[in-house]
Amino acid sequence: MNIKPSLLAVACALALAACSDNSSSPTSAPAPSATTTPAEAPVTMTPAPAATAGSMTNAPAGSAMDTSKGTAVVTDCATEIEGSDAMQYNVSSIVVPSSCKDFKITLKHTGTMPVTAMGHDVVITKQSDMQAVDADGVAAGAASGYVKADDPRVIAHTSLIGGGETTSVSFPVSKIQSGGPYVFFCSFPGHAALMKGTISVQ
Ligand SMILES: [Cu+2]
Repeated sequence: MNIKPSLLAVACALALAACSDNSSSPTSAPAPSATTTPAEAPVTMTPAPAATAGSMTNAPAGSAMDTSKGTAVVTDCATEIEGSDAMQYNVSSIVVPSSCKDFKITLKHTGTMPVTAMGHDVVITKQSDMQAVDADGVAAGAASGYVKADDPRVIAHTSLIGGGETTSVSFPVSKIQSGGPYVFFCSFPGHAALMKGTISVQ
């Protein structure tokens, strides 16, 4: 009678020991869970990336226009820029002095390719109008110099020229004084992807 309970007691003791062993390993879990606290630390660091994201919101505005080619040289309220057979302007920005009443842009085609293959011009619009004006210009066709006739969104534009030719256009600086940003681009089909830049008044 006494043996059986004692065996049960031993079995229970063993079971408890086994149980306590099992329960002790879950108890050691808090240690791994403590390791998760560092994992939460990156979460608390999200404000920092968020701040970077905020500064990146400014980046598209600046990076929308590639300014790596530099700024056009301006003399006496005028500038001369170049277009090449490589489908490139030689500048990526034009800064118009605010003291100028009118501004003249001369475009020199430094290449040799004909206007039908590598025509260039300079069209000035608001940056937000550029894509639509360019599309309408392509639709208008070569006979229109790839600029839609009487397009009110076009602030100024030169004629379309081929290699070796030069063209120019003058416009009142007041037209780009406010309401920008403004851009200049080539409306020959496909060229605006590379041939574009910013024009501003300072
Ligand atoms: Cu062009």
